[in-house]
Amino acid sequence: MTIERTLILAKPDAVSRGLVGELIARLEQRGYLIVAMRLMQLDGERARTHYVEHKDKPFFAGLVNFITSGPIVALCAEGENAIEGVRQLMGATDPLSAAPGTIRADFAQSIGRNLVHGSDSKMSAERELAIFFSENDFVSRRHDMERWFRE
Ligand code: IDP
Ligand code: MG
Repeated sequence: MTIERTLILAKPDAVSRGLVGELIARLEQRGYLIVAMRLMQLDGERARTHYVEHKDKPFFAGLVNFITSGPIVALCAEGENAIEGVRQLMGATDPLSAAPGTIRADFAQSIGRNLVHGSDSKMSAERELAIFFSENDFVSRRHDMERWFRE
């Protein structure tokens, strides 16, 4: 069993549409434990650092512009294989290709307004979590993990 931590962002469209609770509910229903959470507005520098892998893409400027346009909620979810599991819950990047029942298929229409970010690998999870949280932002949910999710 691999217990992982992953970064999730409720993007500005999710906050402004009042879907933060829905996103959190889906994470909690799957059994992921929230171990850090923060409401904030990103500045350009932090946004460009977060999305650095896309810096040469044609949509980069628009992406940075959008992610800094309003408040977001950053959270860290913990659970077994949480990185891949959260990506499953989110659905494909383009909501049109996302499977029904996923967050993006159920609540979004376009790739530029797809509500949610989730780390895509162990390496990105580690890198991205460090952009949004410092070590003492994390709480221990070890007892909940043992009681509810691990034998
Ligand atoms: P992901 O969010 O599913 O990991 P990435 O490929 O990492 O998808 O892209 C980051 C974000 O950039 C996407 O969530 C989406 O909002 C935006 N994006 C990706 N590709 C395009 C595109 O072709 N046009 C506009 N926006 C895009
Ligand atoms: Mg990505």
